[in-house]
Amino acid sequence: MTSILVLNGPNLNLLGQRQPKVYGKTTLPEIEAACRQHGEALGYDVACQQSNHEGALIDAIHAAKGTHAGIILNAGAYTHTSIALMDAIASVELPAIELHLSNVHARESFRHVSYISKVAIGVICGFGPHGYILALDALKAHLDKDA
Ligand code: CA2
Repeated sequence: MTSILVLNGPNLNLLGQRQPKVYGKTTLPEIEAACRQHGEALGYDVACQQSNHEGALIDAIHAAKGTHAGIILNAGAYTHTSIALMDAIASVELPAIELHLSNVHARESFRHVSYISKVAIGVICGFGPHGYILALDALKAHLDKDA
């Protein structure tokens, strides 16, 4: 079965536990379960990983080559700083969707900059946890187009 990697970056393990006014009440395990369930309906096996460490995220992206057909990446604050993550996505040549729970464009100007956008096939932001479902649908449409 086609496999998709849902990769979450720093501090997203705290979802639902702190700052609910900014990031909502849904926990990361709940988001991951919804991704696996929706993936199943689309015919995908969804693997979920989270790390607070830039190098571990890069390792996960490298390991995705040959294992997963595409990546949904919420790189958290690394989105706005990490050329290394951008290079990792470019190196594996897998379709990647950049995902944010919040509308980063309605927030501080430093969140308007994204290194990931330069190598992503598209960006989804501002729809909270539902964004992950939208990203799975968008990735499926992209993969079906190439099939
Ligand atoms: O909106 C998003 O998904 C972000 O990627 C979240 C990042 C932020 O740096 C990006 O600009 C936008 C921050 C994730 C922090 O997650 C927390 C969750 C609960 C409590 C505290 C932080």
